[in-house]
Amino acid sequence: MKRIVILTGAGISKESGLDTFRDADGIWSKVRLEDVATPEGFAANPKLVHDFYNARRRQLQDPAILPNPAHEALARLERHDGFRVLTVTQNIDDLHERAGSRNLIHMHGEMLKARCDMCGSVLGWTDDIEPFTPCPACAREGGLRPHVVWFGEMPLEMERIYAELAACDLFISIGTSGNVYPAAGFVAEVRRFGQAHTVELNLEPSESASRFAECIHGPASQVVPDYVNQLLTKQK
Ligand code: BV8
Repeated sequence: MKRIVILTGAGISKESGLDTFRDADGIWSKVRLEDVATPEGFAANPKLVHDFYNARRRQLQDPAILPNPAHEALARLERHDGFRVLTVTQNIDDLHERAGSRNLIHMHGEMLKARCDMCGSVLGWTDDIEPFTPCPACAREGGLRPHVVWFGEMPLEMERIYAELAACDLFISIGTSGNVYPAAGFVAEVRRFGQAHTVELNLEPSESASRFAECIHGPASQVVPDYVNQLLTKQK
């Protein structure tokens, strides 16, 4: 059974209508990362941070925002019994789930979940959150935040991710610029163990492109289904 670990970033959701971060028209060209994606920014101005995530949470629930052929190809690969596939996404959208991926880790959290810093509950959440919104579990106000990993915070399920990187035969990185760690270091982690093939599928060479044994550049909705079809054909 061929073990595959797939890392995805904002580029896989671009053609579904969600902005990336570092493209010219990306999220960080409109708002400062320090103000809206750090614990310090949240402590300084919770309303600004809630408004930032409320707008993205609302957009994600727009019926026009749908998984694209790249998300669907990864779900198809996971369903094939010749492969054991884990998808690790940096994205906080739910497009992988909606395309049918099941063996999935959101290492930077999820837009459609909220967390209460007072009682620790993690709750499904589709509405806006305001600074005074009470926690449904403990009824206290002021503790609710998006269940999202900010800069300076520890990404989720790192032990499980590193174990899978060490054991995989194929590592595929899709739609990520290779700027943010620890995700950007995963390809080096895989190569430390030596036996896996490493592939980057991205619109253009990422910061980490030179670390990959193979790079295929183009829009995810084209290059990902093509690559998955190649894998499925070889496996027959
Ligand atoms: C950690 C929140 C350690 C959710 C995000 C100094 C101080 C503090 C920390 C650091 C520091 N220096 C370095 C660090 C570490 C820091 C970091 O890496 N900083 C960078 C900026 C230098 N990392 C962290 O802080 C991480 N935590 O290190 O903790 C620790 C240790 C012990 C104890 C405690 C802590 C936490 C990182 C997570 C931060 N949260 N987001 C949200 O709001 O979404 S990160 C943010 O960037 C997003 O989550 C996103 O996932 C991530 C990466 O971005 P990409 O997905 O790659 O998107 P990007 O726009 O950059 O690129 C898109 C790519 O797609 C491009 O290449 C483009 O060409 C391509 N593309 C575009 N269109 C298409 C396409 N490809 C295909 N098809 C298309 N159509």
